[in-house]
Amino acid sequence: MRDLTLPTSSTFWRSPLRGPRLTSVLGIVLLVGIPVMFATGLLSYAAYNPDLSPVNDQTPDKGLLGAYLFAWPTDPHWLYRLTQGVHVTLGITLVPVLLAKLWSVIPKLFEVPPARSLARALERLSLLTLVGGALFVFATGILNIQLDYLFPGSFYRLHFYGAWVFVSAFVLHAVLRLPAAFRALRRRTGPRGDEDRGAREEELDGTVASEPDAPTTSRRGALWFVGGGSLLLLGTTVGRSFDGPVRATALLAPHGWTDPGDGPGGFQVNKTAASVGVTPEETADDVWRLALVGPAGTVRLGRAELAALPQHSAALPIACVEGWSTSDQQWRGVRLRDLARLAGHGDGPTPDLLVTSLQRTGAFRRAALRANQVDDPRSLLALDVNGAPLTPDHGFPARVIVPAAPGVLNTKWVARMEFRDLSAARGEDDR
Ligand SMILES: Nc1nc2c(c(=O)[nH]1)N[C@H]1C(S)=C(S)[C@@H](COP(=O)(O)O)O[C@H]1N2
Ligand SMILES: [Mo]
Repeated sequence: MRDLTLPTSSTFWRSPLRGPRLTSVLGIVLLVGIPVMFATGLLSYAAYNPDLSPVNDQTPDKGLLGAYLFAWPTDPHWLYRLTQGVHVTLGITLVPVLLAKLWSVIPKLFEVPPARSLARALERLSLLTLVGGALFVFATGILNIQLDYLFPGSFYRLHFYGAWVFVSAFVLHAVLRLPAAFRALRRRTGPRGDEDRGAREEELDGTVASEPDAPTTSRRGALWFVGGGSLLLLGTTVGRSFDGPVRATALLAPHGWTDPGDGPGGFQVNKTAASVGVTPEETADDVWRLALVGPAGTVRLGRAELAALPQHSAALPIACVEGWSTSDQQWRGVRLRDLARLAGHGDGPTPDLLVTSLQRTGAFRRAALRANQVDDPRSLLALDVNGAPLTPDHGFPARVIVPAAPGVLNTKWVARMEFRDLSAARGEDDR
């Protein structure tokens, strides 16, 4: 029987796989993956128009972190489908790599004395931010996809600020470690001198077991195991971005999957009408009225009156922040910019738009759209989808659909549309 040792003892960690080579291979994968995650994450943040209106802004204290924000384009119409699909699918795929990377350096976490010098102490502190930050952003992301807003209203804040903390530590770590990582990868093929230096570095590395167990697999085998895990996750996730039989392979489907059935409304539903308390009584033809608010005052229109306005079609997907998306659906309804005119905006510049749903509670009952989104001829207040009236769960009697916009801006069960310049109203509390 093995002696009882503590994790702080140099003989506690015995896997012969640990060492700079394994750590470096995994590190390089993350060096490529994490920047893609960060970039697509920043795009996702920008796509919500957080700088347009307090209604869309979950992070009013962002300060300089919001300096890069820009008007999210409406072209290509599948833009958010791509950026957010990559963000979420890659994030899930990287989980085994991240865990393996942490496993490969875990002896360092227990090193004693905690620091031999001030520089070492600072480095270890930054590692705490790095490891804690990585676990935090990955965990919040995955919980949000799977558990549907476990953190009501606070997910964006946690994930956004957490990402900045994590990425700062990541950049520092990459700068400090990259030279050693490349040396570790070159070592096997390098000239003799390199090898000696490599052996010395391995000794100092602190992850190599001083009394290794007999190997049960090679380092290559371990990498295949990690890569296989990633492939498995990729294969059971990526279907969420496609239709048809591929979608059924998405075993890691998002939370609360409601079967939308077949027919014109047979594509994924996020929240059902029943789940947010929108009833057939209030959406009935003789009850529901849309309020259009603008310089002309308030215009009220029923569904039949909207259907009598010029109708336009657009083939657009629903693409959710949770990473799933649908293929293009055939939407039909009234152009947002035509409604702006009806509200009194005439032939002047297209205004921004504040949309409010019949839904009385919940974070997604209101959304602000920017003038460039209102102005796009494919941006509709849709009455029909795929040749039939909207189903209750897809937003009957009317919903917003905008090209390239995240799902959350495509408000369902619309009750009120307010056309005005929102940038002028910034700072006013619109919540
Ligand atoms: N009123 C309202 N509109 C809403 C939502 C909501 O919860 N309430 N969810 C949004 C989100 S997050 C998405 S992804 C899409 C999903 O649309 P679908 O259910 O028709 O696929 O609707 C959006 N519109
Ligand atoms: Mo969504």
